[in-house]
Amino acid sequence: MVPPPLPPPPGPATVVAGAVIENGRVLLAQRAAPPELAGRWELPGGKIEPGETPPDALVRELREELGIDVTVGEPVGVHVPLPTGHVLRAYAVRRVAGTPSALDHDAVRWVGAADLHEVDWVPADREWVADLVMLIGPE
Ligand code: DCP
Repeated sequence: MVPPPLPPPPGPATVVAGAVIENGRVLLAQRAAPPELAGRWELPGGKIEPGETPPDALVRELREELGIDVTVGEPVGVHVPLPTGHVLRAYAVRRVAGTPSALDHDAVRWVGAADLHEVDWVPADREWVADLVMLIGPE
């Protein structure tokens, strides 16, 4: 029997998201738009612009959206293909300056490992829950 065709492998990341982890918690942001994602929680980030590396884009997005400066570390979890055709990738980031504010989101909050499964995630980011739990460690 001929096996069904595999889905195409995801291309390079075109949207990046950051996991800021401090004191056993990760920083989540509640989307304000579009309507189908509004109210749900994500690792903050956004689209890579022409000429940017993924870390460049993440530094810019977290400055714009949260008012924080970060350095970008290791990738987290798998690449996630989005319904829009974008490919989403997460990185662990370290906050070096600023206090996170919801400049572009409805809210931000810090969430511990035990509560990550109960979060009302945007669909794509749910892929990373187990990775985030491992990264954060037990409470
Ligand atoms: N996305 C996601 N999970 C994340 C970050 C983004 O599923 N942690 C998705 C939502 C959107 C797409 O990626 O479908 C692009 O994200 P944003 O709208 O946040 O990106 P930008 O801020 O760059 O968008 P724009 O400048 O177009 O408003």
